[in-house]
Amino acid sequence: MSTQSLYPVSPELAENSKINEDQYRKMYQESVVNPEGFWREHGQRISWFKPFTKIKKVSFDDHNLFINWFADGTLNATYNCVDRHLEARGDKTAIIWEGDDPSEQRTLTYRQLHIEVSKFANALRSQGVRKGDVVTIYMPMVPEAAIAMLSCARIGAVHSVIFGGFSPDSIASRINDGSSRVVITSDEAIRGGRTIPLKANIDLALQSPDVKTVEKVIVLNRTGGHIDFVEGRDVWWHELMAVSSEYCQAEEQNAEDPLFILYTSGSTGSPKGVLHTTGGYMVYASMTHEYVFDYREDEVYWCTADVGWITGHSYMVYGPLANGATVLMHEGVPNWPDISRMGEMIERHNVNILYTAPTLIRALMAQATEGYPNFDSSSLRIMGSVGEPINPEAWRWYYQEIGKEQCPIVDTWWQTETGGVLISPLPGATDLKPGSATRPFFGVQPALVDNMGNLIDGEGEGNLVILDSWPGQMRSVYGDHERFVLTYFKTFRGMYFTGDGARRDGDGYYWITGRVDDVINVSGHRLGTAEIESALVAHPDVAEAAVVGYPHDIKGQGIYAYVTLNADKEESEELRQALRQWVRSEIGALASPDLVQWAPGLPKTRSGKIMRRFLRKIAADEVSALGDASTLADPTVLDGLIDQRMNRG
Ligand code: 6R9
Repeated sequence: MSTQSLYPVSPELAENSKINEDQYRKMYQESVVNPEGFWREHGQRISWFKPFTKIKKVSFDDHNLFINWFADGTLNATYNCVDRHLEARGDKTAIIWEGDDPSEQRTLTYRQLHIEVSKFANALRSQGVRKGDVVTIYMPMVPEAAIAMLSCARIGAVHSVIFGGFSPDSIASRINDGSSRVVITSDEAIRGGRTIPLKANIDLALQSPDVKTVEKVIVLNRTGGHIDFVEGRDVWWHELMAVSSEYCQAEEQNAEDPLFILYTSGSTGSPKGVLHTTGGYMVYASMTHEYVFDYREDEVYWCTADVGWITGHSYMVYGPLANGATVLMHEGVPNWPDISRMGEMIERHNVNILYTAPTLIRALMAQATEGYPNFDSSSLRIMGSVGEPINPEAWRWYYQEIGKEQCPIVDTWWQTETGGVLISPLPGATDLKPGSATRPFFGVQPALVDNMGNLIDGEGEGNLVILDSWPGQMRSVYGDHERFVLTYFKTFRGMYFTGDGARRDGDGYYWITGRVDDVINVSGHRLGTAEIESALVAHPDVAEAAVVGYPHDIKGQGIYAYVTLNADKEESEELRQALRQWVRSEIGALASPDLVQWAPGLPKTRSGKIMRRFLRKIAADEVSALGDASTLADPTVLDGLIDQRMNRG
């Protein structure tokens, strides 16, 4: 395979795309020199009920923090995603859905989507949902998931989508945090030929004595599988829809009214409810979707993310639908029943833009021992990557095997907190370097700082911060504004701290190096090590646990758990499996440790702080470069851990 390190924009693409290099420079310059003027203009891409006169009111000062965009404007997110397209695009396909079983296909036009959303919004109202209420959504990848989100937004309710892979305990804590009265789910989900008991998980979550607020559970019949139906609490989606009116006025929301909460892991404590508001988020999601993917009217756009993650929110629902795009939604996974599925879907639906994750690309790459099965890729124009750093080898494989060397790759760096893409190439403007997310989007001012907070100029490596606000930025941690300030604005005062490290090269390109905090990225899913540790120590046999990430060929990072058992407990293979299963049921399958190593002792400082730096090195097999262990209370524990590591088999 070639090791080309620069892939210049073709003159043809520069000519035909929305933004070329000169335009990028000009617009970027304007966006940072005159943000008010820039965003006044681009704020118009959204339909406002009452136009905004205020643009940006922001302070990143940790003692007096505020973030407001378009604050006196009013709008409705769903009106922007649906109603405003009815006139010109009423019969255009909004959603193409392909089931886990490819023989199941559905399409919804914008007009049909409007009817479904209006009816379900009325159904929500009939169940007592009011403006400002938090509604929990725990759904499979079916159009009804998007309909549920858009229906909440239509009536000013705040949705909180929980990924279908989370366990009942995780669901319970999220429902509780948002004090949801209504939960929307389905009987089961189907992925890769297997069913997942969503409703049963909700039932278990609601059995927890801590969950006191839920009054109604709306259940979509997806598979017809058996469920326990709780009279008075559970209601069928289709029964509500059967009596619901097709007319539902969209609620007039203030730009800074909340649109949704989405939980994400941090380096400490339980997951945070990242709060996004309406106006700035909609402007930013739609604008980035248009420019980053060079989206053109009538293109088919496929994002493989689950709606349970921010990518599913911004780039499967709000961004593309605000732009009137045709979105392909897939219930299952693109490498099931085999790796040819992805190519077949591109071919079947004439996909023009594909947005997926490095972990999937690496999985395909590992399975495609004789090259990726041939498919007609002639519709494909732009390919995206998101979720974690893409290694150059996977980048080149994606470029050659899926894009057939015809499609630029946009490696988009962003976070749940940022609402939309912050650093990414623009197809017609940016020469590509495999592994680099390249340059900032309009209005985004990234910078690197050392651990003392000093700005690093020119080429260098450091902590990635953002110096000023952009419209899609999160506004708070739901119910805990102090935590918002503390997590993002106290580490480096006056700056938004991303938690990522990055390098900037001589061309000003950013190369994200990964998290610098105690967050690990497993197959593009963020997990706080503290969360997994507290699940482990909740097991009756465990005295102490320390969790770190280690390099994993497919997942990017795997989960490595060091576990100290209670003195009277025996180490055994059985217990090892039981602990993995335990974490799975405490948090979800995605958090289950890949490796559990018994640790009679953990490396600690004299003050009792676990020194993870050593644990990371041992997990990564970098034992020859452990570094200075003299600050450890008992340096000999390291030898024991290294021995165990070597004998792990
Ligand atoms: C959108 C999303 C955010 C974290 C982020 C970073 C990593 C995401 C990346 C990337 C390198 C990219 N990340 N995209 N790292 N290159 N293109 O993934 O949000 O789930 O909140 O994760 O993912 O570490 O800080 P989220």
